[in-house]
Amino acid sequence: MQEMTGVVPCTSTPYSEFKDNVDKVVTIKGALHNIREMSDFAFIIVRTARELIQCVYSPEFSDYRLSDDVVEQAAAKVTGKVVKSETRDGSERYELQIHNIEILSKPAAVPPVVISKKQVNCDLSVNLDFRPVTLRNPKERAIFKIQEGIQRGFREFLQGQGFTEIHTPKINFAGAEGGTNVFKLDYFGKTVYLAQSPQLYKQALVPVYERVFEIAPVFRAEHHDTSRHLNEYISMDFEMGYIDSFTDIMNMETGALKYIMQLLKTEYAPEVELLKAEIPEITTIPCIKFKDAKEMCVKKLKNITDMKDFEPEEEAFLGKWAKQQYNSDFLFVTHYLSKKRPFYTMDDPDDPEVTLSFDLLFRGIEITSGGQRIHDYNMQVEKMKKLGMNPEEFETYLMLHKYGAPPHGGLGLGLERLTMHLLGFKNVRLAAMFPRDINRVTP
Ligand code: AMO
Repeated sequence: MQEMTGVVPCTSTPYSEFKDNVDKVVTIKGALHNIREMSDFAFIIVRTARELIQCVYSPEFSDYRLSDDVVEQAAAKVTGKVVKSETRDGSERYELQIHNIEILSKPAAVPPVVISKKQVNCDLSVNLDFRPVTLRNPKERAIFKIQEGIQRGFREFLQGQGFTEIHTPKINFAGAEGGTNVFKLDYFGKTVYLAQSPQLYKQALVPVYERVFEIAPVFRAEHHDTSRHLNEYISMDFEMGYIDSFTDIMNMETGALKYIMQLLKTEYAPEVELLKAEIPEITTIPCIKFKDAKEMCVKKLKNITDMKDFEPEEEAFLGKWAKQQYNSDFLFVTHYLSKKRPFYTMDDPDDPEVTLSFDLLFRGIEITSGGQRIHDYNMQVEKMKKLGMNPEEFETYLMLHKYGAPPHGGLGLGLERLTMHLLGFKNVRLAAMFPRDINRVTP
């Protein structure tokens, strides 16, 4: 009888172990990423999960002869002797002198886009059309390895701070963020909405677990084609109870970002290097009130007409200002106007025109919104009425307030936005594996 042991041994030698295996025969498994055939020898680059390994074919090394099945993108098992060589700049590297190639699977067609060069040289739309293929390019896949690092850092840091990971429903009875960018869905004859954020549920879980976080997709029916909006993105949210001030949330985010950046520098160094990512140094993050930031923008920039919110050029200006003034890539802007923040936001008791809320700008673009929430039942019901909402429609949300909630607050951080600015991309689609926008639902 066959029995499962729970162990799946790795049968491919990782490149990191080559230095301990010089002159020994090892086996690697991977895709034949790039094949350069010369008259009597060939370079074959094998793409493993995270590495590119140079292998050299020559009749001198063994009796094995290249077959017609040895084509780019074939999945293969390559056996050979590890030898030490040097790169052009004199640093040491290791390659494999091929003894045998076993083809495990042969592609049916040549890829529609060249993926074996340093980068995918095609238009963004072509890159996205052929995403299952273009993601195989080392630079493209490195973007999402970095993204994994960001999520991992967020998770690890928050778990270390006593947060519980949660998953909230994505099919909801109401839009959490208001506005028109909510997707409606027919749910057995009833109208329901795709979650714009986990807001209503993460708050409900504060009296349960005190500190919670979620990393999950959210949906926004963005009607415009912009370089910074997606219709589905990954929201990294947390919510925490028993706060003394909304600045506790900002402090926690500062800690999370420091942790994430450090993790990227250490555990994701190969991808950081490949993408030439400039990982920001964070010591402290400066804060400015919305009113003061607005005054500065009005003084320095022309044609500012919207006094209630920022235009993208104002955010860009503030980003530069934070860099010059504080040498910081990040800037917290606080106390946004009450009119411009969602119904759950706590107004400032000292000035009800403004809220105990903030945005975080990274290199001049908003990546986070957050703040303190209303925890008092009557206050929340009053605010809903003032905004023309029907509290009865939010009965299940209001159970939080009705049955007792501590002072609390939280934030939502857009994963693709953070990745985009970390890697210096002009378009957020490059930071989404399979982006969804007004014109795209495939692949
Ligand atoms: P907000 O709506 O400001 O706040 O969103 C939080 C963060 O999510 C990102 N983001 C987007 N990213 C890509 N495409 C979009 N269409 C898009 N819309 C938003 C941004 C933004 O800063 N519930 C609150 C958060 C909270 O207070 O906890 C919320 O969702 O990076």
